Amino acid sequence: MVREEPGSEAPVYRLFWDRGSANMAPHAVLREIGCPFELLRVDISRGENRDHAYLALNPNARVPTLVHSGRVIYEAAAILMYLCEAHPQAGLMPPPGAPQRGAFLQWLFWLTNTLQEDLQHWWHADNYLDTEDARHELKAVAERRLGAMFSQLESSLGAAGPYMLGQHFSAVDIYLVMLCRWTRAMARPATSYPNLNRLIGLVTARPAWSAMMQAEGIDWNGPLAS
Ligand SMILES: N[C@@H](CCC(=O)N[C@@H](CS)C(=O)NCC(=O)O)C(=O)O
Repeated sequence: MVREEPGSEAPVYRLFWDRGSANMAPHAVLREIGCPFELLRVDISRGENRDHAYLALNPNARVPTLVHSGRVIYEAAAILMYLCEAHPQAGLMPPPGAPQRGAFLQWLFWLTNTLQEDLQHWWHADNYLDTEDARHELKAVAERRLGAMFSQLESSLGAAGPYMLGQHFSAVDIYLVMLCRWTRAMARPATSYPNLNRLIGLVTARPAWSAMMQAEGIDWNGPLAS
């Protein structure tokens, strides 16, 4: 695992990550918050996610994982909420009782539980099926289902954008834009939907997003492995 220490202050959080993976959203949120953190790369292409030391932290052999004050948290959306809750001054998540709290939770859970699931089918058909023909079919079905989901997002942003919570930028926009990047090799990528493309432009113009991309060594159209 490779360490990078962005700040000179003692790191509060340690984020285990790999290029362009589900860590992008929590990583960008850490940069939005501006707190000290340490990045520890887990190179999946070298099998480092299956090292004993990493499996002790995350038995799913997946990134991201966050370590904070001796506590270990995995699942990108859980890490994101954990960070937003710990740093309410960053204003990245409506607090309990706020009018937009329900919409925030709805969209974050929908993204991680529904959209991300079909993205997994598209990217990792080999995790689910044994033959090339079957994988090809699963990818085609996933891409069709994703098209319907992106159309739903497009309508929602058209009715009350430019952000997922209307005028209010939040961590759910960062999460969505991470998932949008994963569509870049599809016949109809997220950037081809005007309202989604506007949101992608707004989020990717933020210094925190740019710094995250630079630190991960990726750009929007990078190779499919990252
Ligand atoms: N539900 C998990 C999914 C994380 C995930 O799928 N991570 C991928 C990279 S994007 C991974 O670590 N894959 C390694 C593997 O499956 O071997 C989350 O949102 O944190």
